[in-house]
Amino acid sequence: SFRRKDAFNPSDLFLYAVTDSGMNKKWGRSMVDAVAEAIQGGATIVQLREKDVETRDFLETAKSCLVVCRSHGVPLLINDRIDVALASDADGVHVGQSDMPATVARTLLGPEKIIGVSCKTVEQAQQAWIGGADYIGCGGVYSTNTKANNPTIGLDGLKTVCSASKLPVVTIGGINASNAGTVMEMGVPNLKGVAVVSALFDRENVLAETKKLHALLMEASSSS
Ligand code: TZP
Ligand code: MG
Repeated sequence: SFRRKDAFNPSDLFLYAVTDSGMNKKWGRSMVDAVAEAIQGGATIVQLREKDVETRDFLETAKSCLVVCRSHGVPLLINDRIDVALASDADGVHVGQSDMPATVARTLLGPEKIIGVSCKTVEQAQQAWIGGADYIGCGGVYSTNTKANNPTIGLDGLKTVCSASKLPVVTIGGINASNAGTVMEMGVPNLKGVAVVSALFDRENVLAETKKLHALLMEASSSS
C-alpha cells in the first residue's frame, strides 16, 4: 500500500461536520446551504453521509458541496462511496468496518486522496494504519439517535484506541456543546477533534450552532 505524503492536515479534524439530508429536510434547508453555514461557522472538514439517496443525486450533491468547500479551503469527504468520491473529485472518503477496506480504498483512490476509517478497537486501528488510512474515526463515544443501536465505547474505549493508534483520531457519537469540552480536555495527544451530526444539523440555525461548538473547542484546546 502507499501512503499520502502531505495534503492531509490532522488539524482539519478539529470540527468535523457530518451531514444528514433527513435533518436538512426536517429544517427546510438544502444540503449546500447547510454545508455553507457549517463552514462559515468554523467547520474544518465536511463529510457527506448519504444513506438513502440515489447515486445520481449523491453525485450532484457532492459536486455542488465541493464548490463551496473548495472556495473555503475545507476538505470534502464522501462516506462509503469511493465511486462518488472519484466521480466528483472530492478530497477523499470515510469508510466503516463493513465498507471497502482501507487498503483497497487506497489502491482505488491513489496517494493524493484522504482516507478515514471508523474504528472501535485497537486491532481495527492497526489495520487502518497498515491499509494506508490518514486518520481514524473513533466511537460512538456516547449513544446517539443518529446511529441507534451502535455500541458505544465511552471515554475509556476512546483513550485505549487513541493510545494504540499511530494515526490522528477524530471522535464521534453524541458529541454536543455540553460534552465536547470534556472529550477534548482529556489531553489525548492524537485526538484532534470531534465529528458531529445532530448537534450541528438537527438544529434550526446551523451557523449559530457551529460557531458555538467551535468557540467551545477553541477554549477547551487552549486550556488542556
Ligand atoms: N458513527 C458513530 S456514531 C455516528 C456515526 C456516524 C453518528 C453520530 O451522530 P451524532 O448526531 O453526532 O451523535
Ligand atoms: Mg459506512
